[in-house]
Amino acid sequence: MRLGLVTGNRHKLEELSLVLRDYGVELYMLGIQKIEVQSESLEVIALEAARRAYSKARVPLIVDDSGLFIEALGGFPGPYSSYTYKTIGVEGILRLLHGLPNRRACFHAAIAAIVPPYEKLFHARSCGFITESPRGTGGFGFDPIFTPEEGDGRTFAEMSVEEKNRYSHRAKAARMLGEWLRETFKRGVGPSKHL
Ligand code: ITT
Repeated sequence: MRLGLVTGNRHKLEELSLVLRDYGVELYMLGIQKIEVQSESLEVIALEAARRAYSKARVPLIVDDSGLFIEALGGFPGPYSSYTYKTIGVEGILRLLHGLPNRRACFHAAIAAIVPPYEKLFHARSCGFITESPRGTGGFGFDPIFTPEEGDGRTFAEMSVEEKNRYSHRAKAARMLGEWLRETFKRGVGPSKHL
């Protein structure tokens, strides 16, 4: 099965492709703009973006909306992670947390899939800690300052894509999507062309 991904972030394509190929899914970048509505819910943002993209592209597709929720900051930046990254960045987050003992945070990912005749949402999280300083050069966004609690103390940016996929919010949600696709289309019946 081929699925389009609506994103401007090539790292998402790389991470999701690696997971989904184990389920026989070939992911490709759909060349249309992801339209993001204002909402505090990643699920609402992902689903609305997927619906708008589907109404233009009319092919099976997915949208990933994700964010970093920091406990000591009341969940900030959460759904505003992309804007926060572009404005105050990694250093800005470290400044906000300076001197605060609670470094706990979770990445959340919502994946909305429109695979006619179905519309589905998958949500997963990866919890861990914000480091005192950035470490590593891999990945994207807040990867250099996040260590997953299930890991060995390295940040996501110090891991290969395969390693990050063992723990990440995105890979967990993608595995749920893969299982659902496998279960739903197991008799080799492809998705119907239209909703
Ligand atoms: P698209 O909207 O085009 O898909 P984006 O990067 O802007 O790409 P989001 O709107 O979902 O994606 O914003 C999520 C932000 O949260 C992203 O810019 C990062 O700053 C952060 N983020 C989400 N997942 C992350 C991850 O796995 N590693 C590091 N930062 C992440």
